[in-house]
Amino acid sequence: MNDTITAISTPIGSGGIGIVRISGSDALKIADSIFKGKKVPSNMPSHTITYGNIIDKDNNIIDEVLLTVMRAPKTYTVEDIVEINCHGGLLMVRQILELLLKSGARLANSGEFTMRAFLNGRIDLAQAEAVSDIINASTIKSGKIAEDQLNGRLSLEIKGLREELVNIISYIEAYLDFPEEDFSDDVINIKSKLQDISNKLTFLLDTYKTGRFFREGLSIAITGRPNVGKSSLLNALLKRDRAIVTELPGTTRDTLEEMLNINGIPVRLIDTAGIRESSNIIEKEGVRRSLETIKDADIVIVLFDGNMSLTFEDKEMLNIASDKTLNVINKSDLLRNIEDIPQAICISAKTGEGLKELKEAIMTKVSLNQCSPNGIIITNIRHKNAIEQALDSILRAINLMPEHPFEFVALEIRDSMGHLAEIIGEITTDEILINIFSKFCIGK
Ligand SMILES: Nc1nc2c(ncn2[C@@H]2O[C@H](COP(=O)(O)OP(=O)(O)OP(=O)(O)O)[C@@H](O)[C@H]2O)c(=O)[nH]1
Ligand SMILES: [Mg+2]
Repeated sequence: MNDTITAISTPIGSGGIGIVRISGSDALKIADSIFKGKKVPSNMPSHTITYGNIIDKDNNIIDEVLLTVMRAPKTYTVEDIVEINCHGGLLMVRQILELLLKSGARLANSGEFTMRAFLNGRIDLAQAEAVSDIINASTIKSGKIAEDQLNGRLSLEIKGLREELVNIISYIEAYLDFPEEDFSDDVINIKSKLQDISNKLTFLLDTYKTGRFFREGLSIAITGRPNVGKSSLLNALLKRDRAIVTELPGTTRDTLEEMLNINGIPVRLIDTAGIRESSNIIEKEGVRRSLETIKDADIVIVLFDGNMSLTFEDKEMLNIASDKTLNVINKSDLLRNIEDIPQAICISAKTGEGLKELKEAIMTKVSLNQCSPNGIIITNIRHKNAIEQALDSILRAINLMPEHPFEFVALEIRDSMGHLAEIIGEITTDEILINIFSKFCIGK
């Protein structure tokens, strides 16, 4: 924490500008040693920018740059920060980084700038995690959820719940101090307050089902027997000719994945080989992969050909029905010959008819309208686990009343508070921190 760190903060590759960042108590001194311009970095006022050259120890010019000075404490890391905007591409940023490393800075670990922001108290842990979610967000909606979390919306909710628990604890402590007084009304009162908190926690937990999809994406597998139009459906949803489509059954031999945005949810759409008995070794492997994909997918579209009666394979497919399957009848533009299939959606991959309804059915399936009353959505499994444990403790506390001593109730409530504190990082371990920040990119 006491050393000065540096890293390239822009992506590796060609681009107009590259940014190398330095943070720590020696940031200005190190910048002085490699910069030559009208101004000396260590004399510059905070949050100002200047023009000049980066030079090596023999005074050779490495690159022409703009250098920004941001003095502690009003910076990303709460430490002195210098940012060097140089020419983009690999060469300049690397040379400048090398120079900085030779001048006394240490290469930053993944997420170390953000970790310092957390350890220096500028943001809490949930907010730090949101930074990485923003960087990785692939749709506007997932970006918005992460942005809300960075702004402290989730933290505020968690702190509010913890505050309520603190109040209950003080109630209980008053009782423990004056056991002779009649607190029977208060027991009812405390119980209902705990019930209220448990409802709020349950609600937050429920949003995770949705939240996970916003963060990690939703995987949707398209399955069915050969020739029902799986690849055509993939192409129709992607609005381009991605997969090969022919009238021959058994066209698709391997699973094929593409990313897609459905109503703000990042979706991994997977086309699979048609499922049937086959003696062909390639097709057999394709079918094995299809079955594997079905197992792992969040949603499975089971596709039928509306222009044909159900075959033996179709009936087999109907048997895999579970709460993640969605029956879809394709080729609605042709004559309908198919028997009734329960709760099926009719579409035509050819004309696009019914695709809107299909997308809506997908959203309903994963209950994507679910969010807590104040719009918070839990996206992070670490938060979900902590909320789950906090809820368990509250439920145990409720069950202990009125038969068991208040001391036990208080213990459970404190336990619950501890789990809530983990979310915002008031209670944390090195292991948790390493785990979180190692997933960041270097330079953030
Ligand atoms: N009329 C009509 N034909 C369709 C429709 N969807 C697909 N087809 C036709 O059905 C045939 C099979 O389509 P594919 O998309 O290759 O079917 P598949 O399920 O991927 O087949 P396999 O890869 O062999 O398992 C092609 O000739 C498509 O043009 C549709 O909505 N209407
Ligand atoms: Mg296909």
